[in-house]
Amino acid sequence: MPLFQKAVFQTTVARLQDLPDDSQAEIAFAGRSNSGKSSAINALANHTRLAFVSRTPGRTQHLNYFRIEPGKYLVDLPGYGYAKAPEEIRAQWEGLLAPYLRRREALCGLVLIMDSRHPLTELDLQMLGWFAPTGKPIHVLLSKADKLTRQQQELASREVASVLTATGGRCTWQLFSSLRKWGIVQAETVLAGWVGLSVKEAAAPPASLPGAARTRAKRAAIGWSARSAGRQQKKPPAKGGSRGQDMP
Ligand SMILES: Nc1nc2c(ncn2[C@@H]2O[C@H](COP(=O)(O)OP(=O)(O)OP(=O)(O)O)[C@@H](O)[C@H]2O)c(=O)[nH]1
Ligand SMILES: [Mg+2]
Repeated sequence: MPLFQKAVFQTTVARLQDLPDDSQAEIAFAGRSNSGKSSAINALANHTRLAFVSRTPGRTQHLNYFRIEPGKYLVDLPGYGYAKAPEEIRAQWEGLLAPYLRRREALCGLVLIMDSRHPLTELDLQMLGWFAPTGKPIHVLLSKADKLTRQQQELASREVASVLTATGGRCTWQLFSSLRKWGIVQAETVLAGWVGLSVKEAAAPPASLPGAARTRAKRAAIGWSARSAGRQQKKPPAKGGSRGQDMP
């Protein structure tokens, strides 16, 4: 059973004073508007409509809390980069998002969703540079990987690897597709570690694939990995042949 399958919607928060006070551990999902944050939460929860997904950018406007265990939450954040009035952006950032991301003690780490077709936008880099000094980990999901060829996936992965290793923060990354359910187990493994959940339940192969061997082949084919920056530095990918190098 997927690790976050028991996730349920808890509350929507528009003001700092309304943040849940029973939270011991929570993980925030940030990223550009329309990058796939809500879809990633749904995919991890194995649920089609837990978080609201829309083609229209800017649909998630507040902090949406999903309880995964008593006192443990996934938090869907409003996306950035969506055309809003500058004063609206500033008010939301200064009044809610910045203090939340910087000072929320229960926040264990940030999942940063980047569309794998155009990762590392200027706003993504700003978010990375801004959050890294908190010392908390960042896990980058290169979303919508189903829209890329294998070669494009490899290129996106390498590009992101080189930038993340240079940030000096505690960064990991992987390819991901909510649509095809790619990368779920890898993401679960990272996130479960952050909030102190057992990953045993997450060890089963994805339900859509017939067997473990097929799963391994598929993983290798799409280069699934949550490589740590440290490991990446020690062993840079060989030219054109790094796909899946960190798979078990
Ligand atoms: N092909 C494909 N489409 C995806 C994937 N993930 C999300 N999408 C689509 O991308 C669009 C935006 O997805 P959302 O999950 O709502 O994105 P979001 O980041 O939560 O957007 P905001 O809340 O507006 O910031 C929707 O049309 C999704 O169906 C994916 O893995 N593959
Ligand atoms: Mg959303």
